[in-house]
Amino acid sequence: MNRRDALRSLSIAGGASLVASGGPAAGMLEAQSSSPAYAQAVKGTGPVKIRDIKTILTAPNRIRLVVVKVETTEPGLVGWGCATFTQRALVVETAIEKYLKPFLIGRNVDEIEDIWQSSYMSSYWRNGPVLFNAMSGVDIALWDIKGKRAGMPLYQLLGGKVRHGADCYFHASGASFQEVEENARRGMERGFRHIRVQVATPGYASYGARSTSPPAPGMEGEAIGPTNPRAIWESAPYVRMLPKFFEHMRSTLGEEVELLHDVHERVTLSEAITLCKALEPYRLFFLEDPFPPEDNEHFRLLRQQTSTPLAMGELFNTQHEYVPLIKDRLIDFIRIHISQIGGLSPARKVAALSEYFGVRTAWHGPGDASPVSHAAQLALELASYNFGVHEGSGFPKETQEVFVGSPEVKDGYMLAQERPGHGVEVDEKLAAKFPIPDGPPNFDYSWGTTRRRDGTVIRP
Ligand code: GCO
Ligand code: MG
Repeated sequence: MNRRDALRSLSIAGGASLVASGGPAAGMLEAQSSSPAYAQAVKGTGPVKIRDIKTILTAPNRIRLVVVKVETTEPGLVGWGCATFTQRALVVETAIEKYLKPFLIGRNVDEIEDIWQSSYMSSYWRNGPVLFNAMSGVDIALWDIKGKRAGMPLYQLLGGKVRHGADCYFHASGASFQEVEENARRGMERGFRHIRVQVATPGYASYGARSTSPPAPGMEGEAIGPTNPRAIWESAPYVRMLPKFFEHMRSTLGEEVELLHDVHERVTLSEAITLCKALEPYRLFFLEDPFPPEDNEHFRLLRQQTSTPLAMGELFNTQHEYVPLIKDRLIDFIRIHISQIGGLSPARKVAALSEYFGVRTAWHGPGDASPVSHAAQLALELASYNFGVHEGSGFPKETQEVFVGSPEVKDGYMLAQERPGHGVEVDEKLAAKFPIPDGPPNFDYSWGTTRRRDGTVIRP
C-alpha cells in the first residue's frame, strides 16, 4: 500500500465531487471509488495486522522497566510501548504474555481505540495497575505504529505542536538545606526553570532524600513488622521543618525559579492545611500528593483553605479517582502515570477533559517510566494547550543506550525527536544485558516498610 497513491486517489475523488453529477466526471468518480487504492484509503491505510507481541524486561541503571514490542505483518514495522509497573514487573509480563497477546494477535493495528476498549473488557474484572500497564504497553506501541505508517511524529497525530518544547523539572535533594540548595543551583545552571526540592527530616526516613533515620536497635535478623520497625517516619517534625526549608530555598535561590515539592501522601488533612498555608509566601509551582488516593475527599476541604497549587494523581488507576477531582476543580495539576491508566489513549482524554476545568498536565515521569513512556507523553504535551510541566531532566547513559532516540533535554526543555512515531527504538540485545534484579535492596522493597515510631505502617 502506497500512501501517496491513496491520497492522490482521495484528492481526485474529492475534486470530482465538485462537478455536477452525470457526464464524464461522474464516470470518473465511479471508476475511482471502485479502485483498490480508493477502497483502501476509505477503509484505513491497509490491512496491517498484529503478528506478535513481546515483553521485554530490562533494568538499565537498575530500574526495572517493562517494555512491549508489537510486531506487525508488515516486514520491519514494529511499535514500542511502556508497561512499566516497576514493583510488580513479572505480573505485568504474565498479563501480556498469557492474556493480552493471544487476545490481540491478528487484530488490525489501525483500530487502536477498539483494541483498548475490547482489551479493557476482556478480563471482565478491570481497572487495576497490572492489567492497565499491560494494555498501555500495547496502546503506546500501536500509536507508535500509526505514526510510523503516517510518516509523522506522534505529536502531529495528536493535533500538532502548540509549543516548541516541554518545560521540565529537575530533582534536587539532599540531607541538609545547603546540600539541596547546591543541587538546585546545578539544575538552574543547566537551564531548568523548575526545580523539585526534597530534604531529609533529620532523624527520619524521608521520601525523595537520603534517609537520616538511625537503624532501630537490635532485632536486625527479624523481619520488619509492627514490632520491629526500622525506617521511621513521623509527619509532625516534617510539617514543622518544611516551611523553614522553603524560606531557605526561596531566599537563596531567588524569586524567578519555580519550586515544587512532593509530600508523597505522608500528612493528615489538618497537617496539609497548616503546611499549604505556611508555604503560601514561597509561591510553590505545586505541592504534590499531600494525601493518598484513599483520601481523595480531603481535597474538597484543603482546596477551600489555601492558594498553594495542588498536584495529584500518580497512583490513580481509574476514572472514578481522577474525574471528580478534575471536574470539581479541586487540583491544579493532574499527575497521572500514563501507563497506570492504560496508556496514551486514555491520557489524551484526561488531557482534553482537564483543559475545560483549568487543570494542567504534569504527567508522572520518574525513572520508572521508560523513555518510551516519556516520549509518548511528550507528544501529548507538545499538542495539549493545558500542559503544565514534564517531570525529569533527561536519561542516564545506560538507559539512553538501550532506548535509542530517547528525547533530549536542552535548556530545560524536553524536545521531540523529529522521527515518525514516538521516535524511540529499543536495542533488544543491549536490553538483555541488563536483566531485572531479583531481590533487595531494590526499588521494590522500599514500600510497605516505612513505619511510625510505634510500628504502624505508613502510606505509601
Ligand atoms: C514522583 C514519584 C516517584 C515514585 C516512584 C514509585 O513524583 O516522581 O513520587 O518517585 O515514588 O515512581 O515507583
Ligand atoms: Mg510523586
